[in-house]
Amino acid sequence: MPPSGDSPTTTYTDPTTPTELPEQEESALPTPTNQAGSGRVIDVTVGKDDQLTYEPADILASVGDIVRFHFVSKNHTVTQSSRNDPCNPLADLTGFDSGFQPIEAGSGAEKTFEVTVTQDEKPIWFYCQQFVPAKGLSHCQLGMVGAINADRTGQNSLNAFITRASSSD
Ligand SMILES: [Cu+2]
Repeated sequence: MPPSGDSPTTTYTDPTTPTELPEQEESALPTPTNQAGSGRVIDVTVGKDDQLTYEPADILASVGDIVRFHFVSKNHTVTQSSRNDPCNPLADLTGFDSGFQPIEAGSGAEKTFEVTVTQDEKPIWFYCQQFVPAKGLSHCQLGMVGAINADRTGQNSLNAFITRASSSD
């Protein structure tokens, strides 16, 4: 038993004993880059400035949130994939897929595709299916991938996903 006397000027910290906090895992998530409450809309630009990007690509969302993808250039998709197979649709084809969304250059046109977040326990991974024949590479391999509720570090982070995508089929 530790002493239990009053010590009002001392903040208790014990850096040598990390605690697991099993019932508070969600609150242990690091600072989000784009957080919204349930039912909020999170806007993501696809192909901003003619780049092969989702912006933002690292999305944190709650159940009930809507991720609204805005296609603004070229011809991209937003297609759900899996952590270990970044550049292919889910094997059972249950994932979301916007299909190709061509945007005429200079038209200022925009198309949208929405994904409603139905669980926030596991990361949701996605990529672009477009292929660049001249490079022999897909947009996915070139880094056009994203995630909803990825970890900040480790194998479930977006950075790790990008790395896997670059060397995937
Ligand atoms: Cu693309």
